[in-house]
Amino acid sequence: MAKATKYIGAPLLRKEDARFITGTGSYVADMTLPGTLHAAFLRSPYAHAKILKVDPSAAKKLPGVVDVFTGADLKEKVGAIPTAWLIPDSDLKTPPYPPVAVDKVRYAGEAVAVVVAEDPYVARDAVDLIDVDYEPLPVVVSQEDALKKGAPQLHKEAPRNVAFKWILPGGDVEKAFQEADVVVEQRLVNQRLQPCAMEPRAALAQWDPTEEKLTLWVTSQNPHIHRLLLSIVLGIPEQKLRVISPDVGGGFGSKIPVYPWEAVVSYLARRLGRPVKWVETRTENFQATIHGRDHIQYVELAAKKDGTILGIKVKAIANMGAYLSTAGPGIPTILFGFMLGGAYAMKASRAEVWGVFTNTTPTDAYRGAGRPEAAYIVERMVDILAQKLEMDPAEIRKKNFIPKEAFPYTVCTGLSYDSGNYHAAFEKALKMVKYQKFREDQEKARKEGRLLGIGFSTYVEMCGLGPSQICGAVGFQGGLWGSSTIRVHPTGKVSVYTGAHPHGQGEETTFAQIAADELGVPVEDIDIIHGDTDMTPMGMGTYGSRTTPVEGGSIALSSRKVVQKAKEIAAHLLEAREEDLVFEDGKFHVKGAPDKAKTIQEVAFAAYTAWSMPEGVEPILEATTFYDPENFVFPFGAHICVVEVDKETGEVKILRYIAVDDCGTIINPLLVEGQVHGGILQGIAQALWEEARYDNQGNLLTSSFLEYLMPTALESPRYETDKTVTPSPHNPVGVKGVGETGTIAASQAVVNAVLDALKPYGVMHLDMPLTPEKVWRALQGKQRD
Ligand code: MCN
Repeated sequence: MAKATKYIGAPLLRKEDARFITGTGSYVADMTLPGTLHAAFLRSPYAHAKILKVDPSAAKKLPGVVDVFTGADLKEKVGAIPTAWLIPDSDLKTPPYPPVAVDKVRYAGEAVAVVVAEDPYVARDAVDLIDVDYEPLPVVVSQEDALKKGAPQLHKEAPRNVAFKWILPGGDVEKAFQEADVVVEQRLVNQRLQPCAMEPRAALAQWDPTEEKLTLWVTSQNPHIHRLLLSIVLGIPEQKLRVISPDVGGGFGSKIPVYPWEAVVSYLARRLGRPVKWVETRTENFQATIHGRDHIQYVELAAKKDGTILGIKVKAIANMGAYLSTAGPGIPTILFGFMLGGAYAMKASRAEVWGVFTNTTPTDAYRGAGRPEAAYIVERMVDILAQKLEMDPAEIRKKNFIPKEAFPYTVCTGLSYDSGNYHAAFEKALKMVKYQKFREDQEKARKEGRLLGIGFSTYVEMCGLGPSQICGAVGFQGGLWGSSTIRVHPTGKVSVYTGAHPHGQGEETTFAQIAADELGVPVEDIDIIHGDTDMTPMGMGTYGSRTTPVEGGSIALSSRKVVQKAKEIAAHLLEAREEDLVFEDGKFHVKGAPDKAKTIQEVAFAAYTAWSMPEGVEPILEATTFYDPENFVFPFGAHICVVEVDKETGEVKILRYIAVDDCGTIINPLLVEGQVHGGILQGIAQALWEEARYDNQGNLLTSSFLEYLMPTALESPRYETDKTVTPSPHNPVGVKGVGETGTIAASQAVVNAVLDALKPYGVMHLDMPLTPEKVWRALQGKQRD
């Protein structure tokens, strides 16, 4: 940016913290309207079964129960939620996902009936009184098993349980492999994870019979998408449907999908003529809110003997769960396959992805969504190659990075990376860790019988999702642009209406920083309004680290429109020529004559009274922008993890964690740091602790926090962070997203470090999570599959 910035780059405290810290945020679970009824869902204990009979009579008799609805009752009333990402050329099968199962259940946790009662506890008690006859069917949990001959079949529409097969060719991969001196191969498992937002899902619906309008308060990352899809499945016109997503206690991708039960609650409010509320339990959250990842990958990497990487081939088998969730098919395909080039100048790639139905909870976007799976492959394979060639893993990376002079650079998968300086970020991180010294220390430690290891992850990721034309080409059923309205009030205070919906990321602060610099007003004078479809322009929400580049870009452009209009009015008021005016520090004045000036606040008042306006200029300072970016943005960085492995117990201790990230222009370094810390811990959690596990009957074994180890501050290591700044040319602010970088980067840094520590034992690979048991067995030479 050419002009001086006062707020962009400043470490302001979050505006939203005042209400979060004092407990005055507004969450759906805390809301009650007069006459509210409470819904509770009966969920199947079987992963695969025919429903022979559902008898709600005993439940209906329980005092306080208003009614009970089965799948048959709701079948004609609430449509199946459609899949919103229809991957082209993949023979995608989209079997219906009924809001409440009618004749068959396909995963443990699928809804079978819903009780509505005067009290939430009565509703739950009544659920236990519903009598269901199930006929259990054979179950399949693993995606590889589901593809086998004779495997249980989930949907008649999807023979062999195949939801899709998608291939992304990139360059001449066969030639690359023919020219290779060495090919390394590895099967990698990117395990299933359970998103753990602090706030579970919740919905409260109210029907207004006079206006014939439904208002739904719901925990959503994208309220306008909720409105659109719910309008389709409920048959309520969009202007008669208001979706409000108030404060949301984290989402991490799991609140992007539109869930069938939100539609059911909406229908029931209309049908019963009273508000209906549903708040899920944590176990329900684990069983029926989407899961993430769950890929099995067969990877080959081809290289010259000097370490030059030539190409990569991947066959990935993605577990889609029992049904396709809203964005489900896009995650293991588009967001994964296109990133297989990583930060390297390799010339060829091929991704083949199979999406497979199993008797498990549906999968969809979880922080990083497809990109962690790709970055993990690339960075693990580069380490495996280095080991095979007996090269230093740092040197092999440097040798293959896309050089900074080459940007914008078209990678083997066809993407055009915007800007980058991968060497700079890596060199900085190597300096921070004192790499050569570490190797000496490691040698010494080995002699003493201690296992130290170092792991690198030099990642690049694709985010800032848009432009719409590309989204359309890859089957996304909508555009991906940013929207904003800037309204300067007569007193010069500002309301910014955004189509984004931050849910912990902090854009109420950073968007105010962008607008404050552009408009020249104090940051305290700006409020950001989001999350209500009746108030904000149609918008695409917050995910894919798109909010700052795309929605923030839109805010910068709306601000510039406002400033341009204000300039015309100021010129009129100052009786000067518009081209002679400069705008500095919130004031318009004639070049060289700063004393005679009009502040933007004065202009705002003049634009409101409209007593004296330039010819053809409308009253009021207000502007709206729908900004469709020209391309994605590509943040990058270098993460280094140093570990010690306890030989006796297999426990992994992180001694140092270094992260040098580049997210272009930084709006607020405090918030960036916070995002990086949180993201890294999620990546470390996948590397070491978290895994959704099913038994062979499809029971989720990790259905509470007793079994699912989500880390807290207690498990978190200390982070040493730094940055490089390479602005993106693709948006007006030069920003790249940072909300997922940590998660995309961290897992492989940790796994590479552990395997480096285990090198004397000849262990080539271990799949995540690297639990003490798994590491200990490897140390004993007893790997368990
Ligand atoms: N930022 C900045 N300068 C930059 C880039 C970003 O100051 N160059 C700031 C932003 O303005 C914002 C934050 O960093 O305050 C993250 O912005 P961005 O990278 O645009 O990411 P999004 O807002 O689009 O957030 C989505 C991303 C995703 S995809 C997941 S998943 C995730 C994440 O953010 N879920 C989160 N971080 C989360 N943080 C919290 N607290 N809760 C979640 O559910």
